[in-house]
Amino acid sequence: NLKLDNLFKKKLIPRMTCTASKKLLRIMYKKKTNLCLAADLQNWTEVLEVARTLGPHICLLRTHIDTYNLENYYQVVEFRKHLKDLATKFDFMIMEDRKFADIGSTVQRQLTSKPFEIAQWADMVTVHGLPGPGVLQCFEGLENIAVVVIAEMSSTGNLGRKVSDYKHECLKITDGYDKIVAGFVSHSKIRVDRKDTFFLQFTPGVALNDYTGGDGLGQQYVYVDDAILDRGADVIIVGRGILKHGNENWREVAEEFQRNGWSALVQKLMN
Ligand code: S5P
Repeated sequence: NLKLDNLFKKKLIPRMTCTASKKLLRIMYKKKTNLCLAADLQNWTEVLEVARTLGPHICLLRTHIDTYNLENYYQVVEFRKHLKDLATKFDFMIMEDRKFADIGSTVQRQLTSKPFEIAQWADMVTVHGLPGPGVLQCFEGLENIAVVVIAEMSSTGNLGRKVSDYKHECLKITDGYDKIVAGFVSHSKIRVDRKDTFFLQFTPGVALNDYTGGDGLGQQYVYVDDAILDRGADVIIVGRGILKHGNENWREVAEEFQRNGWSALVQKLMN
C-alpha cells in the first residue's frame, strides 16, 4: 500500500528526533505490529521462552528485571545476553519499565549500578515526570538509551489524574529533550504542541473483547480499538491478556492482538 508506505517513510519517521523511536517505528512498519509484550513472568527462563515464542509478533518487549528471580550478577548477565540475542534475531526492541522517579543524580546511578546495569542493555526506560526535567537531563551523556515518560497511569485513583494538568506538565518537561524522549505512556490521548516532532504513545491496560472486569488491584482495561482509536495509542502494552493463557496458546492470542492492533493503528494514522 503506497499511501501507508509514504506515511511511514516520508512523514512519520523523518519527524522523529529520537533514534530509538525512529528504529521502533521502522520495526513496527516492517513487521506490521504495534504490540509490546509486558513480559511479567516469574522466572527469567520463562521470560526468554516467551520472547522466543512471540518474538516475530512484537515490536517491543517490556521487562521488569527486578521481578525475575535472578539470583546473582552472573545470571543477570546471562539473561540480558540471551534477551539481546533474541531481540536481534527477531528484530524487537527492549524497554525496561523501571519507572525512575528520583533526582537526576540518583537516577544516573540507578541506571548504571550492578547488578542490573540497565543502561547497558535496555533500548528504552520509563521514568515518572514527577521529579521534573532533571530526570531527563541525567540521560544526556548516555548513548543508546531513550526515555519514555509516564504521563498518565492506567490504575484507578492514581494521583496524576487528580492533579490538574499533571499529564500536560509531563509533556512540557520534555521540551528540549527531543533526542532523548521516545514518547509517553498514557491511558488517554497525548497532544504534544511541538508540531515538528512526532512522539509515540504507549498505552497499557489493554485487553481483547472477551474481557470483563479489572485485576482486583486497581488495573483498568480497555479494548484494543478503544486504546488506539479513542485513546490515541500507537503501541499497546499487553501482559496478562496474553500470559494468562497457557504457553501453548501464547502465539495465537498474541497474533490476535497483533492483527487488531495493527489494523486499528493503520485506520488511526490514515485518518
Ligand atoms: O500506567 C501504567 C503504566 C505501566 S508501564 N499501567 C501499567 O499497567 N503499566 C505496566 O503495563 C504494568 O507495570 C504492567 O507490567 C503492564 C500491564 O500489564 P497487564 O498484565 O495488566 O496487561
